[in-house]
Amino acid sequence: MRVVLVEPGSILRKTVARLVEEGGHRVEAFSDSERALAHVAEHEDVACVITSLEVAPLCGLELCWALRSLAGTTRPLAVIAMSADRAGRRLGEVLDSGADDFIMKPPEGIALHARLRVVERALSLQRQLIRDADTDALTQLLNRGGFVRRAQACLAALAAGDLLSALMIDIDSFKGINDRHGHDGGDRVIRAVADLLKETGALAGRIGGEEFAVLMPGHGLGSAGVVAERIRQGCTRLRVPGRRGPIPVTCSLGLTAWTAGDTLETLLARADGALYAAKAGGRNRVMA
Ligand code: GH3
Ligand code: MG
Ligand code: MG
Ligand code: MG
Repeated sequence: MRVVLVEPGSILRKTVARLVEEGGHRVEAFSDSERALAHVAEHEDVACVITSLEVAPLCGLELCWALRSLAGTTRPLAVIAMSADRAGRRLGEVLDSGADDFIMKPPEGIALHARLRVVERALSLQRQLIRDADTDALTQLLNRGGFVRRAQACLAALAAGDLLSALMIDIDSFKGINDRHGHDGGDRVIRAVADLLKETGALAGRIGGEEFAVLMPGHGLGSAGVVAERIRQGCTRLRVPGRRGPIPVTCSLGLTAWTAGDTLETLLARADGALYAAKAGGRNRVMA
């Protein structure tokens, strides 16, 4: 784990840092709580903070609180508070401030290592839950919620003039596929189209039954159109086994480019409009 240690005393700081390293972790030590907080905010992969309660300028409880709000519900981050104060007295206060655990100063190696293993177990469970919550079980693509979260982060990082294109994809006459080849045949088609989308390396999600959305950062309409056309042709070449031979698959695609001022909603609504035009124009085509 990448561990941040906050301890004002230089001797104890070195001792605890060495203990953490002996436990097999990477440690970055700070004496200043505000700097430590900024560092944790900047580095998403910091997984655990061990902080003395006797720190400044933010006191230990304030730091625990700030770390807990920073982590929110989406970032796995464990906080272990450390104090020379005799155990018990501040325990409730400390845990209620957002710490996950409390240890006495100076910590013993065996106890500290065991607690860090507990932290690793909890964090890996949390990561797994977050992954599952964002993943579509049929295709292993992002589901709608996971796609929206990632897409919003992607749009938030854009500056005017940056390139990004969005695609909405809907499998054609899918009700007929289900009717002729059964629901499991339909499911195989959905999985095959999802696999095609994974091959593009773009940000792709299954946002409805047989509907997908794709974001292509760095792509204007020209190059995104090439990707879209490749997806369309890829669908026609799929050989998904059906009840009486391969299932013919086509899809319709709506393409649009991001412009400054677009939100994810306006962007996808425009792509959806283009998709509607592709359906109205006869299906199995890309419209922008
Ligand atoms: P269009 O060309 O206009 O898109 O026609 P369509 O038949 O594809 O129409 P529509 O998009 O309305 O139909 C989607 C169908 O997808 C309806 C629903 O029964 C089916 N469906 C939704 N989710 C699943 C799924 O997970 N598996 C399977 N097999 N079918 C699904
Ligand atoms: Mg549909
Ligand atoms: Mg439809
Ligand atoms: Mg459809």
